[in-house]
Amino acid sequence: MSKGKPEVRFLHLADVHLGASFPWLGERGAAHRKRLRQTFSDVVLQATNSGVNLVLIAGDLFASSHPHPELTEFVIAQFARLTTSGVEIVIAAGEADALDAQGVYAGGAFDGVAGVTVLPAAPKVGEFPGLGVAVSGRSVARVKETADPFKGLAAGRQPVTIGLLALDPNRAGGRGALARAIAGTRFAYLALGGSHKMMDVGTDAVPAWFPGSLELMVRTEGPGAALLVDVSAERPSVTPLPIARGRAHRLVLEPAAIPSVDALAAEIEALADPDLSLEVRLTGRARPAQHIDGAALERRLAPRFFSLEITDEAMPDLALLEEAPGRSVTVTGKFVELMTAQLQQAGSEAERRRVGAAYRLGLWLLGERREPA
Ligand SMILES: [Mn+2]
Repeated sequence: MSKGKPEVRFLHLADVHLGASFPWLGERGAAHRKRLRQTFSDVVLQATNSGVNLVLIAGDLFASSHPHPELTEFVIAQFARLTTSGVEIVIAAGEADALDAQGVYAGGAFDGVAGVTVLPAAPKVGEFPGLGVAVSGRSVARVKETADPFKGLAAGRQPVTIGLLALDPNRAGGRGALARAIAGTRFAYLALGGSHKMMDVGTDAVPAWFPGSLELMVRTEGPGAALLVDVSAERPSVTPLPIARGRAHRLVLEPAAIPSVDALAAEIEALADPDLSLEVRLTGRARPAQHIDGAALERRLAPRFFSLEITDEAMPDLALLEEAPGRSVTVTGKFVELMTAQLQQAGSEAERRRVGAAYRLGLWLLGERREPA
């Protein structure tokens, strides 16, 4: 408070993507959509409990410019829990929910909703004299953008101005150019959106963050967080609130090292967690007749997880074959001879895997080295 800055505490969110389809989750996509709504509602509760004056949403609140009206109503009801206690909400549209003539924002879904401001495509300063804060930002629009997303963003008349907008961190001309552009804004804080990974991109002069997505967007990246920001101090303090329910994990195993399907099941089951999306990837070497019915295992263990996917791309270890190709007139010997030739002729990695899987299954079915189920 040394320079008489107001005590402003706000929540910075971005990339919520309400209503997204999550194709990587298959039939569990709908459950994840529901979970995301619950998490959004948790954020609203967090905002209330943390005593924030302001909630800033830096793009992609919705997964599209045209969310289902029922979803919009849900969001308005959630916002009402905040605005009735005097919290102001400022929304910038992002790439996914960009301003569109018939879209949710330009179509007027939030018009006249007390305490909620949606930024236009042109730079605008929203003044909140009661808080001593101005929010300077813009929305992404469907029509082509200007090259410099910061262009025209002015300071407000309040002691503190916070910048609010979504941008593509990879398209901003590299990290160096982005850092220079951020430093040039002179804002007290820059609330950014457009990265699904949480990133601190601040400079010495201007703190700037991407909160990342609120819940898992893809399997390979963890979710971000809601950022609790205090601007009362000399330099704003930023506290990430880990609020996502969903987690993703990949387990990579080599079948040759797994004694039995039951042992594999036990290893997977040890990770059981109703919020975990687990991917089990079997790769490397397998015993020649080692067949693992991944689909059956998935069905059996899926109820212990949020989602479970087992892929098996392990190749039969031919060095372990007891019958050398071409040395035998048994059915198995002939099969080994044919499949070894097929494997050598396989043109692509995908074909090699297909032949490898058929090789293992064939030997298993021929029963000469039947594995314990
Ligand atoms: Mn996004």
